[in-house]
Amino acid sequence: MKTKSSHLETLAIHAGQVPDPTTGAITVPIYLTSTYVQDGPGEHKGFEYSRTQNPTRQALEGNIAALEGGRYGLAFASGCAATTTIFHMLRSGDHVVAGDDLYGGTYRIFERVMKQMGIEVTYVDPINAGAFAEAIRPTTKLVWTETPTNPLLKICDIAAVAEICKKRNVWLAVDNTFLTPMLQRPLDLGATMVVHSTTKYLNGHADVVGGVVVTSDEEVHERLRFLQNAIGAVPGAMDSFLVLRGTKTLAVRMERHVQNAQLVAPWLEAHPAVEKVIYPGLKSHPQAALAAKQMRGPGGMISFVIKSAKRPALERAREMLRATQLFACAESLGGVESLIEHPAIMTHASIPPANRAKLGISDGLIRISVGIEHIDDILADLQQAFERADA
Ligand code: P1T
Repeated sequence: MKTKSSHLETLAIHAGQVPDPTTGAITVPIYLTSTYVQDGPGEHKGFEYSRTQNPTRQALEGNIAALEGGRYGLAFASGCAATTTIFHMLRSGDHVVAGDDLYGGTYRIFERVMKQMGIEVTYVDPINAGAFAEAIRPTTKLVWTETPTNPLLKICDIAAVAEICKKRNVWLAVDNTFLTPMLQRPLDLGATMVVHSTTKYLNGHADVVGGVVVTSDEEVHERLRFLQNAIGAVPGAMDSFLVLRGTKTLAVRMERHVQNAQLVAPWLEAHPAVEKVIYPGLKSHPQAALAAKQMRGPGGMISFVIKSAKRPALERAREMLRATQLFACAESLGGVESLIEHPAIMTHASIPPANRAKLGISDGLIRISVGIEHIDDILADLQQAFERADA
């Protein structure tokens, strides 16, 4: 990219990319190759083997690093692969403090994969920065949080937690999947690294599973780069290309996701079938002020609790999810199409029922990923689904 712009809309389209050196192709080619011919042993052009380096992947890594305002980006085969690779920076006996509301698959990595390797995780309520400070021990190496969290959309004060982590010499990893750098840049607020499931908004078209980590800390980057290659949970060139293609339209997509969600949330709040709506853009959100301060928009994710009036909440929720026609009943989020899901049965089933109950992931809790379809169609579909759930 020749332009020196610092505008995210421009960086999204150009950062990390140069015209193809062979042909001048404006779009980064999909380098479908496993290896690279060397002039002689060790005499190569910076590319040896595609687990280690791949030009399409490299363009993607540079692109997302620029969007997050970080010096280095590393791409992975999934968000879970990114998380697992970060955890491999730790050793047996190390301790992690994590926000208590997390994607179920992330919780599963912590509890069923890392625990066996001798890494202990303590969970705290991420809305309370002081709780992180209290839970940090001499063996704590990493603090981990999502914000907004999945699925309860709690907001963690990144700057406050970053300050605590800096004082205690602990890394802070923030999962920014729900907002993307268009709406929140955790590195600017002091986080050590930003993690994404690129499966979601960054790719945006529900056709890739991927992950990325961005940091400006050279030591962290070098360790992660070593692990990326050594463990090998890397994305292929085709997937890297698709995410890179997705980020080009990220700015306009996020604008529309937010615009639609800002209309859906108050509509739900006024609906007689709804007990409670959780959306950081609503005045009723307990951390609306912090959200307004640290985020450039409340995002496209909304959770709500359906009332258990005529029948139990679980039954009513099930009916609602069967009844939508535009909203697809599916896991995942952040694609152009609207999705609806039931966290307790679907994305957060790997969290033990007692923990779910304590957190508030109840039978009546429904999560929607508001797509970029016309708002009238989105609202009409929700309305007819509420009616059919009661029929
Ligand atoms: O699915 P994968 O690309 O491995 O990403 C895992 C992940 C990490 N972080 C957050 C905040 C996530 O939401 C996810 C995946 N989440 C879903 C599939 C979901 O429907 O919530």
